[in-house]
Amino acid sequence: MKNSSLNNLSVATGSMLCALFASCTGNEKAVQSERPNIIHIMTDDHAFQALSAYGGAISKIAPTPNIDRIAQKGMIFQRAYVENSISAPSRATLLTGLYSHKHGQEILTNGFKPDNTVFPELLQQAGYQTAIVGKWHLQVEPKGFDYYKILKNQGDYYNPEFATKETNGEYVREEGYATTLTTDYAINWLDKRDKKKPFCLLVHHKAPHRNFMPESKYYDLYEDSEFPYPDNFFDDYTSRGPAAKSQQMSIMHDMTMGYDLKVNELNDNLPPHLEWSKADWEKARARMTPKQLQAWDAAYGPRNKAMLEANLSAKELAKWKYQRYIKDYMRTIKSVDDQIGRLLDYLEENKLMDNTIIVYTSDQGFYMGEHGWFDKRFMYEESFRTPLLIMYPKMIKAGSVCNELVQNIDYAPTYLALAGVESPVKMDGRSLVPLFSGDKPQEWRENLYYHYYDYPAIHMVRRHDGVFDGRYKLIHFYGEGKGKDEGADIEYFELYDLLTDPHEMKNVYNDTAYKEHADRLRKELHGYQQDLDIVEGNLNLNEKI
Ligand code: SGN
Ligand code: CA
Repeated sequence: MKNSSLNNLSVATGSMLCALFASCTGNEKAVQSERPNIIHIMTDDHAFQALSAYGGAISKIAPTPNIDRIAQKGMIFQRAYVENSISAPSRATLLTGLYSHKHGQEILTNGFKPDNTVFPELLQQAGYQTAIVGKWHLQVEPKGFDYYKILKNQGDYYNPEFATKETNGEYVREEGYATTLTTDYAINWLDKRDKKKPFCLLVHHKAPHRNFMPESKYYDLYEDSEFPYPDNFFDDYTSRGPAAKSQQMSIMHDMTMGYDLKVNELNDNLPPHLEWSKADWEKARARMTPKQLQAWDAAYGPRNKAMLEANLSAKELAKWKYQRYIKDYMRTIKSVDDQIGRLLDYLEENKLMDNTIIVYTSDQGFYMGEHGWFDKRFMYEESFRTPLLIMYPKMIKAGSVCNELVQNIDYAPTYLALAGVESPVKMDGRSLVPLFSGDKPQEWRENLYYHYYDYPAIHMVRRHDGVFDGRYKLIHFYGEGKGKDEGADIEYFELYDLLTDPHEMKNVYNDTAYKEHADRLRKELHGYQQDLDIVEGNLNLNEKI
């Protein structure tokens, strides 16, 4: 395992900070004079493929001009990753700068250790005003925030419930659309804050998370377009192991007609696996006001009817599902983009752009039909990788690009370093500040460790860990199977060469031409497991698997 001595760069003073990254000449004054404000904007499940700053095919039809403003005026990260591709663990990692097994939130539902040190509390102690609005998703009360207004669990798109300190943590229904409401609360808080103190604000949107419900003004947007299908939409998983085959996140087989695709006309003769889907879609509909529901049915009703009358073949139905999915998903992104534009305008009008670091990212990546999938969890690229844009005019030149390997363990150390605050606990991540100049620092990590734990659980993705060095990716699937239908006990590797096989269609682990890389990465993985005290999935290097 390669990790630099700059690990956990959280330092007490601006001059120490600059001593640690010599390439930041000219920045010292900035750090010493005025501590920066911090805005961390994080969406839920926003794929980098669906953001026009990254230039993919989807965004040619559905661009994101406002989010792109952050890239144009700042830095785009081409290799930003998570350490565990799922919401609550990712949020806990953001707060603590730790890998999942250290903060305890390895899986979606529980585990966060209440005594974890979180970066907002350290900023608060150092005189920052701190706030979080939107999705929280941890089972503990937010700590380290002067103000919070958080969504209940996953949050709802229409008329969602929010809790604040003033309601003693009780959730209260608010009328409106989640993305707009979350932005309202962010701007209200900014407006009322004590303008003499620096601030740190986390804006965590629910969108574009399942079940992808757009705002009424966008029901017709993209309706006449046909989004392109990824080349591997009809992947048959040849050369991949059982995990890729036994997942339950296929658009064709697992995306539900009711809840996901909003076909409420399917009332009779439902196959049993769609029953829950209908009930959940009814619950989401019941949240809407009669007026909202009427607008929804006026837009979606005729389209549903046309689809049902068309008597589609299995393949045509898969394509219809993909189009319905991606259009609704991109419509929710359109609202996110509008609202981020509104927030950026507010910051501009209030002269807050120069001394604020603005970060845009997602809690993990997402499959937009690659391998035939939606959802995330796997270490395969589209779920493992996230969008990451950072704007901070004092240190970052407009239009810069970073190709170094960065991970969500790095956010907390970055924010603490910028504020000149030292962490009492050693974090796993490292400050991104040395990357802001655009030059490659002398020492930077050469690979990343990933570990997914949440099995058995919805979508049935098997446990795995692995290492990625920017070109080669080794994935180690392991663990007990849960019953006959959900698979046997497994222990195997996959290896991909992202340069020649960017879509990870060809597992070359058993190809002798790649033996050197397989052996090298197995050693790296073993090194991470030892150094990080990993307790599950440990390798025995003497055993050939
Ligand atoms: C819910 C979703 C799943 C999703 C998980 C985790 N089902 O369980 O599809 O994988 O959240 O998502 S839903 O019926 O409730 O929409 S995460 O973004 O929170 O990690
Ligand atoms: Ca998520």
